[in-house]
Amino acid sequence: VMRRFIVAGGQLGPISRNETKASAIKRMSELMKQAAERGARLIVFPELALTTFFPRWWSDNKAAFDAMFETKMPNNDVLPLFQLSEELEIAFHLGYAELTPEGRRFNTAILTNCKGRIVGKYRKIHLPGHSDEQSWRPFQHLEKYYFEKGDLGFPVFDMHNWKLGMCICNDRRWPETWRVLGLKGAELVVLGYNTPLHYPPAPEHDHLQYFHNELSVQAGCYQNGLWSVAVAKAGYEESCELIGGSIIVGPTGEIIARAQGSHDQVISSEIDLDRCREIRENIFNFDEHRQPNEYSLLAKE
Ligand code: CDV
Repeated sequence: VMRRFIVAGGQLGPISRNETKASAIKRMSELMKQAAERGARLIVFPELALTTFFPRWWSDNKAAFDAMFETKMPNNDVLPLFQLSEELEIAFHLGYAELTPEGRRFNTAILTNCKGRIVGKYRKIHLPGHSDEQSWRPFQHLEKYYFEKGDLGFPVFDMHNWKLGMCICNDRRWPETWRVLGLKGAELVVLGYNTPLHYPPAPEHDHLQYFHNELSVQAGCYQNGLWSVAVAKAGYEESCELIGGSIIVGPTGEIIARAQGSHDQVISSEIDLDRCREIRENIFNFDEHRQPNEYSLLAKE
């Protein structure tokens, strides 16, 4: 089984509030075809890739945006992407809003194998923003209102002899996310994001948004000796500008592919999972050099 293969990121431009899920799936199918033409075996799509980023709007009624959620996966809207995955033998990662039969709402992502079968699921743990309406903001960031904290931990899945870890957007800024995934043996971490260029609580950091994205993913990769594909939903979406800058990063922390601009596009690169060893058997050999007794504070409430 291949340890060296081509991975792709399917960056999306903006999705408007009235765009259908079928249309978003059509756009992603186009990217999946392009990725397969390049020989990719896996394509990573953004966070909440089926809809606009609706947590930017307040509603007194939490269920107001339930049409943006999926109650089943796969379902009729997304089925064409699953069929294409099977046909082209390319695995994918897809972020979406999940509404469970019990009425719980999560910011979720799934991972399929190269036959379009779901093999992994993750529910976002670090939910940024706020849970009340804050009218001073030019746009809201109500993930703490519309979603519950994920209850599946930071998962690592074995497929095709690859160890894949998952996280979503804000999770990538936290070293704990990467370390837990690294300790579980992840060799490739896949993630999608929706990151506004403007950060209302600290606008003096606006010019650093692309830098902080790269800083976080590069550090996560290097410090844990793993690869990552980090993919944006980008561009001017319903009066809110989202950064692009989707990247593929190696265990050395080097960026080996980067998107240009904020439109729908594929980035791709060959990766070799065996190269994780260069870092994990040396500078970050966890068994030899980690000092967990000194880290107990990290897991304290
Ligand atoms: N979707 C996100 O999680 N966005 C956050 C923003 C709000 C800071 C992020 O970490 O990119």
